[in-house]
Amino acid sequence: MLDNTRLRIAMQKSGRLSDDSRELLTRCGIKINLQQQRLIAFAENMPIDILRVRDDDIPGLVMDGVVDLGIIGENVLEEEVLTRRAQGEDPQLSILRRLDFGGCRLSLAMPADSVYTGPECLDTKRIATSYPHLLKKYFDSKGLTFKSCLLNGSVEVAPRAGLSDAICDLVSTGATLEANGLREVDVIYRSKAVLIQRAGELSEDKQALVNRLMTRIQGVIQARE
Ligand code: PRT
Ligand code: ZN
Repeated sequence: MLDNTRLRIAMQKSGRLSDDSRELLTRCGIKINLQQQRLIAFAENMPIDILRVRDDDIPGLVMDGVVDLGIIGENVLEEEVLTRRAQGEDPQLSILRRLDFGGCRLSLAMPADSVYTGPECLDTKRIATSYPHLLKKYFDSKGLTFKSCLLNGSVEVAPRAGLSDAICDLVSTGATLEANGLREVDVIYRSKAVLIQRAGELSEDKQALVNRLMTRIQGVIQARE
């Protein structure tokens, strides 16, 4: 087992959030050597261990109390919260701060030539997505229903492949939608990376360290604004 007196922070190992997450921690003064292909990196100058994992695992690691802090996209966090609630759990964690990277939107998109006058156009239609619970929350709020086509990749090819009428996927520039003959018709959720903390009290030392990190993060983000 890892040394429980050290603060554990989970971040994405490789992907869209990993460079920005690493840079934020480094700018907070944490000296870490992330060059090796290791799951865990030990900070040299503070009692902090960095866990480098798939982004999808981060909310669960925080909710289950395996790590103290995590850096994760709100989209992944909210989907995991809704998934656990649907399973009858009551997931606990706190959002310490919204960060200034990882911005994207979860949008509905349809073949470019289709007519869209509002979400009711998609009532009872089949929609491909990796975010079925966020999509259901949106449709529920409108009193609408949809048939799910759950895909964890290649969502944007589903309409062309005849698998779905529309998709609900993350968008940043929109280039991927365009390249696949799709048009963004509605934004259902706007996301950024957030710093989250597990439920329950931290030890006095860990809490003091988190307070110090929060002050530094505030400074780093303000300096970039
Ligand atoms: O391997 P691992 O599971 O850790 O990573 P992953 O492949 O699941 O996730 P990754 O690294 O792609 O994304 C991590 C997080 O970055 C997401 O959960 C979002 O919070 C955030 N993010 C920000 C994005 C994008 N922007 C984004 N553009 N995640 C995905 N995309 C996709 C988008 O869906 C499209 O397919 O990137 C593609 C290009 O986008 P356009 O619109 O610029 O063409
Ligand atoms: Zn992932």
